[in-house]
Amino acid sequence: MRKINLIWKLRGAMELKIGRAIIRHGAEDLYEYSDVDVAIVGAGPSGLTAARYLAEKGLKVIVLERRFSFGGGIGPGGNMYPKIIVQEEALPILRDFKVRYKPAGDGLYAVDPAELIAKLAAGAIDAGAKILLGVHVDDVIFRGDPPRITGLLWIWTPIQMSGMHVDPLYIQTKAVVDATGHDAEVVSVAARKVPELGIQLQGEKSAWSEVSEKLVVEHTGKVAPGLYVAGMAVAAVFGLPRMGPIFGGMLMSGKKVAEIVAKDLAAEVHAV
Ligand code: 48H
Repeated sequence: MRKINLIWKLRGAMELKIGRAIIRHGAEDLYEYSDVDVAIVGAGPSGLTAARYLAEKGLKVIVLERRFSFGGGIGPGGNMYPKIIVQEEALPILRDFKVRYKPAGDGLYAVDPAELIAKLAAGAIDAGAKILLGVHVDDVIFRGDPPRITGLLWIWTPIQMSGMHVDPLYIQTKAVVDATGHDAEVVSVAARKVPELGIQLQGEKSAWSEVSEKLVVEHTGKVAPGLYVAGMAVAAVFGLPRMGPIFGGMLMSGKKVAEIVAKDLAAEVHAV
């Protein structure tokens, strides 16, 4: 009898409350962000920058990141030396995010990678963007004629890594930004699975820093109705040279894609 009383007393223990709070609030977030204005895939420099400028315009933004951390390629700096280099043109973006920089000569500036990661993420979150970690985006949804992107499919990264087949969940969105870096994973899936889009991935070319930085920013933008590309993924899609460890182009590309997406979505609202 005393044993049974003890078990009854333990019901409602702290562990139960913690577990339930996680399940309720986690599920609430997933529910809330299953329908958004913009889904950005990848929480690297271009994705986080885009998230901040889009959220600042009042759009509902989710960033889907497959790792349990953000920053993408920023953390390793240049071959793991703890510095990120940006050029003069990107300084206004660093100032927007309150990231400190030191002149490094020749119009280049050195930034601390940890500070850059923390402040880009804080800037995106403070502007209202939601960053969801540990999710792998593995498919796209296109509807209509001509086809237009209407959603993404995602799965928890550990499940994806396990190799077990588990069906993914959907996010409905008006626009998707592929900010997945070198492999342009979202555009690549769209090109393969929706051939009507006529997307041909050209593949990244070998390094030429100043040319690449300019071209990546120039080519940043729409690749199909509702589907946009930013950052290093731009080089993979359009066959541009890589730039090596300089990050100004990534920030400028993120800001540019935000401006293009916001303008396109605003034009669509007016057209309805
Ligand atoms: C969810 C995904 C998926 C997926 C990938 O690589 P990133 O830092 O990307 P960018 O383009 O913002 O910055 C590129 C820069 O870091 C770089 O590599 C440079 C400048 N290289 C120059 C050179 O010459 O080498 O971040 C992409 C993020 C990562 O965090 C991935 O984990 C994530 O996207 N990601 N998330 N679902 N399918 N694929």
